[in-house]
Amino acid sequence: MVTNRTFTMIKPDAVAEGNTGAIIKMIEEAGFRIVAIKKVQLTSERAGQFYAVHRERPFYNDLCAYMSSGAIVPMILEKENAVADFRTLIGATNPAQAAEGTIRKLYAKSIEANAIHGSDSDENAKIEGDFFFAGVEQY
Ligand code: RTP
Ligand code: MG
Repeated sequence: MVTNRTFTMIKPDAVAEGNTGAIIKMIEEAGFRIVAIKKVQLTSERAGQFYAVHRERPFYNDLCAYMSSGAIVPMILEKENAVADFRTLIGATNPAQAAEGTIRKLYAKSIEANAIHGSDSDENAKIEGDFFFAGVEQY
């Protein structure tokens, strides 16, 4: 079986509400193996580096403030077809449009405070995983 990796973070709203365990359970039950995991809080500057691709978007400053407002749980995950299957598991960016049974449908509060991140390509999964984890932290 060919496996590949994606990167995710459980966002501050979901961590603060005590949904970390329930979300990790959904991820494991969907067949993802946790390669790396920790709990950290970003500074606004570091959140800005992570989301630099959105620098010109109107929601960028709010996003940096929100993503640095509390602890997050970043993870590297492994599975066959990991990037696309994980995007399916989390659902649409806006929870009002997220499919039934997806993590965002269940746990997101708004289009911004939407519970969880998922990489959008294999290339970005590698960049984002390396942003948080050294090679020796990945098992
Ligand atoms: P993510 O990168 O976090 O997995 O989310 P995504 O691909 O579904 O959405 P993206 O377009 O990459 O946006 C990144 C994050 O910015 C916040 N956002 N706020 N206020 C707004 O209109 C708005 N739009 C996006 C969300 O937290 C989104 O996940
Ligand atoms: Mg995105």
